[in-house]
Amino acid sequence: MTNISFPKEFAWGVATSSYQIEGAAMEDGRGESIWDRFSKTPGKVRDGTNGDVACDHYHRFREDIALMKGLGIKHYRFSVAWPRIIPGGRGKVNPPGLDFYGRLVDALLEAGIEPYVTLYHWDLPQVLQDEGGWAKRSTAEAFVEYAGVVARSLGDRVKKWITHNEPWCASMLSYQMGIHAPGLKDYRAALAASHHVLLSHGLAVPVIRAASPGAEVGITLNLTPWVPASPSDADRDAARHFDGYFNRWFLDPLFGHHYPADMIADHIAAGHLPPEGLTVVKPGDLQEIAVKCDFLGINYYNRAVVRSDKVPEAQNEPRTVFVAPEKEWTEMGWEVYPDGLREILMRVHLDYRPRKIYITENGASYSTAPGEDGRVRDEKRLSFLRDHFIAARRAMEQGAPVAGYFVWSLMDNFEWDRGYSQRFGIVWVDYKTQQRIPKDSALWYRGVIAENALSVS
Ligand code: IFM
Repeated sequence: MTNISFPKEFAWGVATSSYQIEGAAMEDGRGESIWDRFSKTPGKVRDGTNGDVACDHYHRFREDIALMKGLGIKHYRFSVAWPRIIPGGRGKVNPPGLDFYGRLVDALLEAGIEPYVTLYHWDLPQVLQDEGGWAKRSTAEAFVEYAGVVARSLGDRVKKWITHNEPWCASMLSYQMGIHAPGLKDYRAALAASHHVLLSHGLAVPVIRAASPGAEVGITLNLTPWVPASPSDADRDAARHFDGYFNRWFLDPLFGHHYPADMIADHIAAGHLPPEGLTVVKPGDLQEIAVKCDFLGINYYNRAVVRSDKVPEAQNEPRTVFVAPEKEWTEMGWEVYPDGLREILMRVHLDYRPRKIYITENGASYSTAPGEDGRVRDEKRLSFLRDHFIAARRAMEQGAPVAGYFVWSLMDNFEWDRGYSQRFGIVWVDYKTQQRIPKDSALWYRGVIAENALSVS
């Protein structure tokens, strides 16, 4: 047995998001979000479900906090639902919405759990989408207003802020591929959306800092390491393009570079941008986006094996292949590839030098159900997490400044376009009774946190 230990202050946590767990979609003045509208549009969510009730966390948050406390979890990342705070997108604030998060934060602090608040995890007020959503610059301005309202309300108690979760999903998956709300397939709108999401981050950071003295502020990206499917020039070029599309498009401007020139050229050539390029970028925007942050959040799930042949449904992006026949896959159809976490951490550390990195999400979908004795023996998730923790530790030994690890997710929840068919939780949720059962992975995680170490045979 080898013992792999972590630094003393390492932040072990779990993550969730508002629309995926809260429910209470029509309560206490909450406005409609793009996910309410999208999930109720036939054919958009595979099992026809929505987040109206989800895990009913809005009413059960005290029970959920007690559960976390029992597992020894001391760091909790959750998101705030913009339509609960400002149902009309901008302007009038809804006090009961702010009160809910105030009660949540107080209860967390009382339980000795530090809150990490994400301001945007995809539930845009529908009224803003009706005006064009993130494709419009005015949404970035509305976000800054909303961020200020939340930071002024919670900023005395919350000292870790994440502006956005996964800008690639909020823009490309949602406006280009049409898989997430608002379900558009408009490449130009998607590229404009990506810029406005990043701009809103840059503009919000000083506002949050002013309202929450001493706080750490950052942004979370979903990053994917990649490899060409073959050494052919075509596959290597497709891999370059994939990296630009998925990773560099967001990392470069956040770390003080322009949008990648090769990608602007690719997009002009493909007709995704006019010959003048990304015209939504106004003077000063890139300086705003490159505001110095205290940390970068990285969400890691899998790698991309990239080949050059095109698939029409991906709107002519190079084809990413997750097939590695001898390897294991999760139920999302994602390859289990722990070393990819080390690879992406090292790449970000060496190429961009963030001050600090939190792994703000990592986890796996396996539907293992309770046995007759009520126990959930989710060995696959347990070994998935163990192998990824080891990969993160290796990156730390190689110099990556990783300060914490948030398992996705605390509990099974609404997995967007896949509805409730995918279970990422370390806690089982029975959606009929709302009973929670910590799975074997949660009990094992409790031991890791207690020891601040892993035992590996
Ligand atoms: O459930 C999502 C989460 O909302 C964002 N990151 C990826 C997770 C799994 O798909």
